[in-house]
Amino acid sequence: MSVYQYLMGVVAEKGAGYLPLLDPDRLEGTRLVRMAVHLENVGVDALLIGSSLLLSPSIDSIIKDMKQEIKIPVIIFPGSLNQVSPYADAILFLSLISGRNPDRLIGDQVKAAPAIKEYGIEPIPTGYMLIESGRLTSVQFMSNTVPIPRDKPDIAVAHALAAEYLGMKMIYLEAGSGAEQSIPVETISSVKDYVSIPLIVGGGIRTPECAAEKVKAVASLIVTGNILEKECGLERVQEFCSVIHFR
Ligand code: 1GP
Repeated sequence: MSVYQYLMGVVAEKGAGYLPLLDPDRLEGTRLVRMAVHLENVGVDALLIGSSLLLSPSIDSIIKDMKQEIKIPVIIFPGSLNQVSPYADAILFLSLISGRNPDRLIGDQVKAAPAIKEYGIEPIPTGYMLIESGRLTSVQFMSNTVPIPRDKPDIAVAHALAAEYLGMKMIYLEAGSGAEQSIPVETISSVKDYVSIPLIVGGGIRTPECAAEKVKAVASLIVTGNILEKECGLERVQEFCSVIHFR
């Protein structure tokens, strides 16, 4: 079974899936591996790993060590080209469709595709959309793109529809790591009214209540990053799981 099929099975069975994001630039490798084990035990569905910069040189060894300890899929969420690793199960093959930076739309993908083929990791074609969320986020700055205004769900809908028509398998609605404001529920439900592919929603989700409202607006997969790095974050993972797995 592919990772994509596995994720779709999770959504069908549990209502929605929970994908915590581990950032190798924020926490040291052995701590990330310990965290991955804990997250699996608590019942998350898969792990995302990636960073908007990747200063840490050791993403390969971290993923390799993780895969020796856990069974759930490890999926690369690449912030840059040097985040392709043969040890991962899959990679979100992102095109930053909300922006008009050719490198983020197709240039980086052309450069990464041969390595993905050679490593045999599963690419999951994903339309990546930045939605305005308050102050400038790392992903906006690093990608040199302008996000979609948060009060213009119609623009988000048109982008998502184009992604579906281009054959992408998922849409990622991104507010940005540490966003002041998470993705508005109106945006999620408007997009969901028009497209049939699943929605990943992330950025600025700090509480289970916030995750629950995204799931209610029919987000299929929820991503949290920052919250895990707070001491109480890991304890709350169970609460996140129970609201996200609502079925
Ligand atoms: C996922 O990049 C985000 O899309 C993670 O956001 O760190 O704010 O949870 P947070």
